[in-house]
Amino acid sequence: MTPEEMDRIHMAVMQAYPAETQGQGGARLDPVIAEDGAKVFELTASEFEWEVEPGVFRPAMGYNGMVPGPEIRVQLGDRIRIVLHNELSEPTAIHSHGLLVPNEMDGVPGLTQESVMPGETFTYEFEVRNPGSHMYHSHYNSAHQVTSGLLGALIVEEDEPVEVDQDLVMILNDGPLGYTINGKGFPATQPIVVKHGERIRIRYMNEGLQIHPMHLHGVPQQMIQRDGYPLPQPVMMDTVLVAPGERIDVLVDATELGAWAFHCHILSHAEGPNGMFGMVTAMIVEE
Ligand SMILES: [Cu+2]
Repeated sequence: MTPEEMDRIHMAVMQAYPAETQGQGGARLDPVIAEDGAKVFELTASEFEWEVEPGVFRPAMGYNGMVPGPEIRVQLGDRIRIVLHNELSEPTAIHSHGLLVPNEMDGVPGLTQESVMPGETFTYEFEVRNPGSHMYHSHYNSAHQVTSGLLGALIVEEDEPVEVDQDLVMILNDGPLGYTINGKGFPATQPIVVKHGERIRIRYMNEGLQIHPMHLHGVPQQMIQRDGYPLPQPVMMDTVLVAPGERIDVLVDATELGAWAFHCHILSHAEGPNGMFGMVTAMIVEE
C-alpha cells in the first residue's frame, strides 16, 4: 500500500463519521404504573442481526430489539417490576448489577432462582434502595449473552443530583459485536455535541471482558462516583480506566472549542492500519 492509499482509507473512515446505521440502543423506557403504584418495565430478550458499523451486521442478543437494551431510570424508594420475557433459543436471567435487592431477586440461576427457559417469563420485583449508575444484564452464559448485547443501564437518580446540561451513558463492550460504545463501532458511534461552557456528566459502564481506559482529548474529566458511590474527593484525570463490571461517573466542562477525539487508549481497540474503528467517538464543542 502506498502512503497515499493508506491515507485515503484513513480519511474515508473519518469522513464517514458519524455514520448512520440501523437501530440505536439505550432508548429510555417509560414504565407502566401498576395499580399498586409499582413501576413496571417489560424486557423481551431475543436474537437479531445488529448493524455495528456501516454494512456490518453481526448476530446479537438484546432486550426489546436493541443494543444496549433500553435505559431504565428510577428514583430512590420506587417499587419496580422488571418483567423478563425470554424469546432466546437458550435459558437466561437478569441480574441488577450494583443494586441492593432481596436475594431471590438477584438473578443468578441455580443460586437464587430457576433458569428462565425459552418461552418463559420471570418477574423481578424490589424496592430501590441505593442511588447511582447501575446496570442490568444477563447472568446466564454471560460471557456470550452479555457481550452479545443482553445489557442496559439502570440508573437510580440521586435526591440532589449534580446540575449538568447533558447526562449521558457510555456503555463499553467487547466480544461478538466488536469493540463498541453504546452498541456501535466507529464510524457509527454517536458524537457528543455540546455548547461552549456546558457541563456534561458521562456515566461509563463496562459490560465487556476487558479493561478500557477512556481518553478524552482537549479537557480533563472529573471523576465523581465509582459504582454509584460518591468519591470523598473528586479526582481530575484525562484517562479514566473502566474495568469490567465497573461504572464510573465523570463531569466534563466543555471549555475548549472544537472537535475532540474521545477513545479507548488500548490502541488496538481504536485504530489500525485502516484507520480508526471500534471504541472511538468525538466530543464536539460548539459556539
Ligand atoms: Cu478498550
